[in-house]
Amino acid sequence: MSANPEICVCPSVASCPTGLVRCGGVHAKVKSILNYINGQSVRGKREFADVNPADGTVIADVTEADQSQVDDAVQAARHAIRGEWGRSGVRERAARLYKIADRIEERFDLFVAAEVADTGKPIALASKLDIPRAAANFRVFADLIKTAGLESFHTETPDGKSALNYTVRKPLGVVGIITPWNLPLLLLTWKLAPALACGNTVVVKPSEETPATATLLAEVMKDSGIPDGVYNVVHGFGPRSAGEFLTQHPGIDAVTFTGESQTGAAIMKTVAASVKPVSFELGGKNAAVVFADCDFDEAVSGVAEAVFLNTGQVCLCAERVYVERAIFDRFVEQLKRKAESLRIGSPVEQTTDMGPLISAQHREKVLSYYRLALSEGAQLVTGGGVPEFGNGLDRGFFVQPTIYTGLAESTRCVKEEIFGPVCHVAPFDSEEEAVRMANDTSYGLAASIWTTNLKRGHRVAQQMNVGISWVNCWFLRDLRTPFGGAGLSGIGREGGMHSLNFYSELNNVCIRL
Ligand code: NAD
Ligand code: 6OD
Repeated sequence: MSANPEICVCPSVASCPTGLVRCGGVHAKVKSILNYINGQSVRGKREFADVNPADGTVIADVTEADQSQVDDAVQAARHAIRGEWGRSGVRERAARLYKIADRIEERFDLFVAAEVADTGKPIALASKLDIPRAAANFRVFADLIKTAGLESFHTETPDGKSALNYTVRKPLGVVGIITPWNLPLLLLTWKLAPALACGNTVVVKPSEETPATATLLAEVMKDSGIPDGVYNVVHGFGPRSAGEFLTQHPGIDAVTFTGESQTGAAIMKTVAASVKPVSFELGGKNAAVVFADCDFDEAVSGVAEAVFLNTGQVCLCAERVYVERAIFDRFVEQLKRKAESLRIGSPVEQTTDMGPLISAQHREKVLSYYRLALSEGAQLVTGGGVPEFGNGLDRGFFVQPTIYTGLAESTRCVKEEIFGPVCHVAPFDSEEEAVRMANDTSYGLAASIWTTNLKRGHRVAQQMNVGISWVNCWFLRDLRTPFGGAGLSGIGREGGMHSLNFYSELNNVCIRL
């Protein structure tokens, strides 16, 4: 097994001999994280540190895959596509996907502990969102591949010929999956589950910040009867490292990527020469639009969640909040109260609402926007700095939840994705103005609209230039629906049949009757 987890049961972090990761008394220490190639754990020549963002301690040494190991992983995946997995039918693949979901749930605490340690997200969030969604991703796509219909047409041509056209679904081949650090297992399995359901094999490059759960998943794959070579993991960075070695590789047939828009642009250049299908889920600068006729308390709570969940590190988070002038002051005041009531602290405490940012570097980026907002003329409503704990958490990468008002819509803080627990709140006077302001962005991922006027909810939702509009909710997911973004937020849609269609090659057969 590539990861080497040690579990101990301790009453408190102080008495934990590992001293590293604490999870409700269960402490998981992953000493060494290796590549997983053709069913084997493989060490590279170089290592880098996996750091716990809550206190800056090193959780594990991660091996970095070099070019030859990426070659081996791609070759193993190519070989596996010609083997048992490539020949397997839909029922068999679906059965294995259900097993994977079960095995993830059997190791629930281990996955939670690893995700909490890698990301610094609160244990309550990882337990409620990340790990359950990973299992759900496999079940949903197992259900779907069993029931997915394909098109067929009885054809009559103008010159009197007749034919039957029908479509068959085939795997694309070897899919390169590249994922970010904010929802590591959730976003990996969101792509992996449909890729496997369609019969592909994969080489995964998880974020260098969060390598643990992709590696733990290798054990689940083995235990679920997934043949060697179907699931491969290579660790490392992007440019001139495992990420680029993978996207440049002539042996992969498609690239599916979630991450920053600029990285998407770089990957697109790399794959352009070999004309491979790409699916990109990229950044966002999402709006929440709050009308005076909203359910006020529900809107304040919903917007607070949309701004601060996962320390604002969800691509769908709202960094721009537009509030109808009649309720503007009251709304800002209540949002401030919500922000100030968030319990910031150790991710392993069940009561913690907000953990740290992912890294020192990312914290510096977010703090640079906090400074920029002031120099761009913002009024600080709350936050704007770094919390102090007086203990080991001061070595972590925490920032305060932050709210600004008063910025011009053209400023960088209103235009650029910050990816932290921060929003700017601006007033609007009419529905038309709200729609115009919300759409005045180069991104186009998500929007949330808060109103009790049903017709307005539909009307405004449909005018948003985004992949997903939520009305009186946020991040409420049905995995069968299309998910993706417009503009800088992505290319293509995944979810439900959109995923199955991306991860398949469709072959139309025309039979002359
Ligand atoms: P990132 O783009 O820096 O990194 C993502 C992955 O790409 C990592 O595994 C990284 O190593 C790899 N990578 C970087 N450069 C590469 C290159 N040149 N070639 C190949 N691989 C390369 O993103 P991040 O900082 O990990 O994640 C945060 C970003 O992701 C935010 O912009 C956020 O909005 C976005 N995101 C979008 C979605 C979505 O569904 N739309 C979901 C989550 C995160
Ligand atoms: O819920 C999902 O399927 C999904 N792709 C969420 C993306 C969240 C971005 O950080």
